[in-house]
Amino acid sequence: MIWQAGRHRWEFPRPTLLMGVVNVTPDSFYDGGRYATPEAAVAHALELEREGADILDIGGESTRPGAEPVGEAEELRRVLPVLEALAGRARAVLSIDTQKPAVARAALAAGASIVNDIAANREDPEMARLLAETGAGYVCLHMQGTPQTMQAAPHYTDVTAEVGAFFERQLARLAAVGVRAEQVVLDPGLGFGKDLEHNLRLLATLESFRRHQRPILLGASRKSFLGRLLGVPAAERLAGSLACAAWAVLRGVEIVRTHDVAATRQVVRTLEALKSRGGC
Ligand code: HH2
Repeated sequence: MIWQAGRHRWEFPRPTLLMGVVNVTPDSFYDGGRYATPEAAVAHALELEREGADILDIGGESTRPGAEPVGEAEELRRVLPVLEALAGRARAVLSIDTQKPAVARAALAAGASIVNDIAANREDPEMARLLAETGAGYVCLHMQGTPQTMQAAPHYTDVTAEVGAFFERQLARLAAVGVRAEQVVLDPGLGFGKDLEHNLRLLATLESFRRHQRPILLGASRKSFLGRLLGVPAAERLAGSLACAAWAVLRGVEIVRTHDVAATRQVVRTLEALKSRGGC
């Protein structure tokens, strides 16, 4: 399987790709305010790269449940200086975490190669057209509702079947406007309109998404479902996050999105070494 993101190309099977999270926001659920200046965000991104990040995911708008939406101009003001600085310095591939096609367009022009889109459930085809035009990589994430409404009362008859049907629909819609399947990876969207049982069910059934024949990306890092499960705040969810990363790698997930690249890398590389020797 190939993932082509602009001029970058990964061929799977290969070691799990690590996507490091760089939130240039005042209000992200875990690291909000820590890297809110361009200097702090760039330094953090380069540190994640040193720790082993293959991809740096730069976001200027929190998508935590109930987050205040951010205007386009403000989001651009947050992310563009960071992308511009990293484009000249980072070896890692740059990803823009945005819901807005205009922000994605400016980010791609500034050096990003991947659009990480939590709002892939929108009707408007503008984002898809941008992907067809630019050949950028695309993370197609499943969300029920919007960040403002998604945790009010998430409901599914069969969460795995519904997320799988969403992926099928999206792959067809993207193909219809000229996006190549090789540009796209799929993310079941833990925490995006899912309660604890939905998230655990998706983790337990991850392998069912193999049938779409696209790489799978998973983001469990420090999420609130772990807080609900373990009764600890975001600052104390590293071990739970690593357990999810380990579980994902053993089930063949190709890309792990994490705030904690160094620790995740150790877990992932150790499991890969065991797996390649017939350990499971
Ligand atoms: N999770 C978050 C944001 N973007 N993108 C993908 N593809 N998958 C995820 O699971 C995912 C994501 C939430 O984490 P974070 O960016 O740390 O929080 P916030 O949205 O509050 O900035």
